[in-house]
Amino acid sequence: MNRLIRVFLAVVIASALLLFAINRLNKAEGFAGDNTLTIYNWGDYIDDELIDRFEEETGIKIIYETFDSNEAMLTKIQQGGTTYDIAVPSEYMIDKMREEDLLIPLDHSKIPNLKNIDERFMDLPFDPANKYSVPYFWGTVGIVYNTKMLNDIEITSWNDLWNPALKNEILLVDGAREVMGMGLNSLNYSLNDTNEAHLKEAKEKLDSLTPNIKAIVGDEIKILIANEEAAVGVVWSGDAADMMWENENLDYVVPSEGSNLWFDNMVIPKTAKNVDAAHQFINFMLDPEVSAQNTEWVSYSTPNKAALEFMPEEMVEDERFYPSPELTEKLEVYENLGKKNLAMYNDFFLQFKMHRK
Ligand code: SPD
Repeated sequence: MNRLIRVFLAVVIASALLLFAINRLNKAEGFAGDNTLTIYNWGDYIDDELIDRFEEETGIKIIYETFDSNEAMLTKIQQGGTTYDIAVPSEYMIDKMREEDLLIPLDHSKIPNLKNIDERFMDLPFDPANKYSVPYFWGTVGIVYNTKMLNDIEITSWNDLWNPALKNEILLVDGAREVMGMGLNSLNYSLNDTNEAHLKEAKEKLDSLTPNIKAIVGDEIKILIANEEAAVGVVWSGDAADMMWENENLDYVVPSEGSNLWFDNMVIPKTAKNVDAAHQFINFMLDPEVSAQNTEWVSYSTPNKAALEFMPEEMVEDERFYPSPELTEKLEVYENLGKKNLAMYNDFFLQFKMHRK
């Protein structure tokens, strides 16, 4: 073989090896141009079968990661070094992310299924005209309780939780706004109160609940309460619905002093590498039958009006999880209180957690 042919072959082999290496790297890290979609969602918040179906239908590979609080999600995205194409924050966090220029405006022409969303959940104050976000699930914060374990103890209000008969029986969801909100609501303060003295009072009121608190937990709250490891839980409504499918002794109430109405929406963060696929995925999730399947699996309340007809009647007609607009109007939506005030909520929540140790 003459020298020229040897050099030519070496160049061809080296190029092939280089292309192979680049391809592997793209697959592993979700680089631009790669046919992957990276989703960052709450735990237990999608039917895995739908991920498989989307992959099969589109040829797009999904990389899926979960978080357990809005704050954890924000920190991860702020830190950089991630390539999330989709995230699912709640309302006040969407406002904050928009303010911090962390979101990409949506192209509504690529989301025709947006027409399926109930108007009631569109154009809300945290995202006028749904410029950055599309409704995924919604719900309330309330109390799930085991009627069999509690005998005659009635639970209708936040203040009922301070009953000494509930010693070591309460599990709390691990959320700063939720737990501080419970303290604030029990004192008839707003969930968006920014008066430091009120927040301190709420924290001290929570401290006095310590003997009744068994633990502050994440998604495992569902198994613990369904298995009757505790009689009472302060939870998001959909988790209560899920537990109630598992255990018929459970009931759910939105406390009489008031509570939180929340909305989790899909957004495309600026970290996105595959904006087209992100729009494709959002549109897929808004298909009525897909949304109905997801809702039945997740147990949270769907904002997708067209999906309701594909769901069991007993689910859609359950006013505990699909409260009327009259009732939801009485509830408070968390506002983006600004960096300083949100930090104050987190600090008091942390102090409360430390107090329990
Ligand atoms: N396991 C999924 C939980 C999702 C709940 N999101 C509620 C956010 C309320 N701010």
